[in-house]
Amino acid sequence: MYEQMVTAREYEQRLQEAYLEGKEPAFDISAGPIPGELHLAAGHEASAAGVCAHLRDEDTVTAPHRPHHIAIAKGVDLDRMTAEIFGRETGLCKGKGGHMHLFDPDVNFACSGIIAQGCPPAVGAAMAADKRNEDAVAVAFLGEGAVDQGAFLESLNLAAVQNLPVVFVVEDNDWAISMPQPRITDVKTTAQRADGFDMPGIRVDHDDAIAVYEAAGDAIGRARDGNGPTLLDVQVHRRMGHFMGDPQTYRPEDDQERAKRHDSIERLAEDLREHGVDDDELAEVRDSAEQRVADAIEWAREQPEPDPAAAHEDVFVDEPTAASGGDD
Ligand SMILES: Cc1ncc(C[n+]2csc(CCOP(=O)(O)OP(=O)(O)O)c2C)c(N)n1
Ligand SMILES: [Mg+2]
Repeated sequence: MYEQMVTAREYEQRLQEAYLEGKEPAFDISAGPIPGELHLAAGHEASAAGVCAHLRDEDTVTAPHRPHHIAIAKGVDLDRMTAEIFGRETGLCKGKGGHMHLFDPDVNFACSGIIAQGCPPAVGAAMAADKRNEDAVAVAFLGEGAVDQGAFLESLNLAAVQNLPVVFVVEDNDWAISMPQPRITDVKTTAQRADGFDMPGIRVDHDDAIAVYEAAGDAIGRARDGNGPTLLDVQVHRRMGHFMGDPQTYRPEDDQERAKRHDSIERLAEDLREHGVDDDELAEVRDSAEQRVADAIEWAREQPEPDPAAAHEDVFVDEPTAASGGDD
């Protein structure tokens, strides 16, 4: 779990640097080697590492617009994911999806920029496993700002009434872009929502990867054993802006500092030291993560740009005639 978490943090640090190339001093979203927006998850690592440690390749994971830490923990191919983020032809989606639309069928991972959108497909994957009598589970990750979406609430209901092997993991970072949670809902914690669907709702505080691991172990075990869905509500902190370039003028000055004080990686390192892991061993893990990330980014930068003539391939089942230059 420590390895996954430091890999994710290092990866995003390097992406952040690459993203800013060509964008300074005046921020220009279309300049530089990484096209489009970039949402970084520094501060969210504990939830992905603690949950995905229990998963196998055949289990399905869906993630939202802040997906890198989850993709890394699920075992998505780092080279092809990086090529996708850099918009290259050898990327997971041939460079057409970008950082919010990573799709890796080898490990059953998908994400989407539409919030709560991952919930229905996760329920669908759980339903498929159930119908095939397989013991695969599905996990949908989403943010606390997405829990008033119909897709989330309808998914909880269907998962509960059909007793499906699915776990909903809400990463509660206090913010939905510029909107603090108390301005969105009077419900104090997302875990309480589970009561309305008669399923267990578990809150995990303190950015604590080991506590997430334990709660997720129970939830995923329950799902695998045919005992139905669980809602996990995990406290994380958003160390960065909502996206790269966010001036965060809405955010009280001390809130960013507060987020940085709750460092899940430091917390887990401390736990490991208490259990006899020494600093050299931790440094070794960090060094190999740095190398892995550097290699993936170097590889991605060398990859070819997609051929413009292939822009419509894999996008439409039946290509509209207008897209192919027809008269209709
Ligand atoms: C259906 C839909 N509505 C609005 C948006 C615009 N949007 C993008 S991220 C976001 C807030 C997400 O907050 P949260 O779910 O808490 O995730 P976080 O960004 O904090 O990780 C919104 C409203 C969207 N992507 N999809
Ligand atoms: Mg949020």
